Amino acid sequence: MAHFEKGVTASDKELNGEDLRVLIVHTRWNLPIVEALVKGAKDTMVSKHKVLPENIVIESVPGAYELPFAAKSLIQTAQAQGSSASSDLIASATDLLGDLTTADDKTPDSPKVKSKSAKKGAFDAVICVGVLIKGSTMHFEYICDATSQGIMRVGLDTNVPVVFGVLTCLDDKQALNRAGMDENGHNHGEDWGSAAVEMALLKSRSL
Ligand code: DLZ
Repeated sequence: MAHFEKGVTASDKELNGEDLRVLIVHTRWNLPIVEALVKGAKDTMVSKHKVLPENIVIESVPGAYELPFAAKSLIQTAQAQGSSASSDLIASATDLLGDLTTADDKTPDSPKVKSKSAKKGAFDAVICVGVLIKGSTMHFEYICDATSQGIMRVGLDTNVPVVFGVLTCLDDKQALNRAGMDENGHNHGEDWGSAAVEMALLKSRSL
């Protein structure tokens, strides 16, 4: 059988996330593993895709079952705040225009373009992070099913890309390996960070 490299192949497009605002919602169940995954996602977005750390909002919920509700609720709240943020933006742009047209006492090299700063309002992408580990009852199956279906629904209902950053593991060893916490493991959070940036740019058609 032919050999192939398992896992995701990196996009050949430039994934520049400097204008993006991203929400990470994570569980507090299995927190040490979840924290490693969140760090992987965050570090990748910042160092590889230029997302500003101040544009990454991190919220937590008890367990994976709560992720879809939290994601939807936080997306909607941010969108509502975004509408008022747009009005603020128009007001400050009008002020700036006034300054530029009336002030003839400005020095030629006075800064007219501000550097990139924290964005307000709507999220461009969301990453739901959790770790489900199978126990001895059917609980695992029900939560896996509800969580995965719920997370997909949030993305389709809100039209904001939502990344499925939930490990569904049969034992602790699998979870540690997929969070890059053992010898030859790989931190899947890194892939989720790149996926969030890629999907946000795809939605805004900047790809
Ligand atoms: C109840 C439960 C169990 C058994 N296992 C996990 C798990 O492995 N990972 C996780 O994130 N959450 C688990 N939960 C909690 C549920 O997701 C949820 O928080 C509770 O059922 C309350 O709704």
